[in-house]
Amino acid sequence: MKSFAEKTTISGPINSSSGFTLAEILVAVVVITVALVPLITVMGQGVKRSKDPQRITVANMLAQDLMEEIMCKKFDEDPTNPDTTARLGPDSLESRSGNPTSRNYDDVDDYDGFNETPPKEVDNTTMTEYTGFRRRVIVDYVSETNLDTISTAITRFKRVSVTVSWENDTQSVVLRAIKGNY
Ligand SMILES: [Ca+2]
Ligand SMILES: [Ca+2]
Repeated sequence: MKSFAEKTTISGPINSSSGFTLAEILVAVVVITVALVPLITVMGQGVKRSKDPQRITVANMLAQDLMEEIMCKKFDEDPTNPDTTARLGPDSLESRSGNPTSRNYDDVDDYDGFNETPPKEVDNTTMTEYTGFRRRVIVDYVSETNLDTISTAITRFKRVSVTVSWENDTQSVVLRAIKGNY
């Protein structure tokens, strides 16, 4: 009972107020409006992103598909006679799908610089159901003591980064894998 009495005493001065002035009401409206705008924005983003799980799943699938294709290839064009300087990219007359005048990609770094939209099958058939997606590949030599560090010199490890993007490249997933020269 004592604490109730104290509360009553404290609330006395507030109750004695004659009410809110027009200025106070205007300030309150402004404060509420300012508080609501970010809330609406956050809710808007939440709705927008709720579509993404499906696309992220598709993007991961597209990335994994290409990564599996790449990781099946050799470490280097000629592992028995390696280059003396780092040389990444397709070798002479090579293309991913091959054709009568070229050879198929046969080592992992042939895919360095790969950039394709819409995605295509290895036989050059367009994946028409995934036209909004782009697949890119970067291949780097990485340090033998720290696989996260890119090396400008030749090492026994190449890191393959496959990026799949959509919505005009504003959204993306990245898949990385290391190919060792054993
Ligand atoms: Ca090659
Ligand atoms: Ca190559």
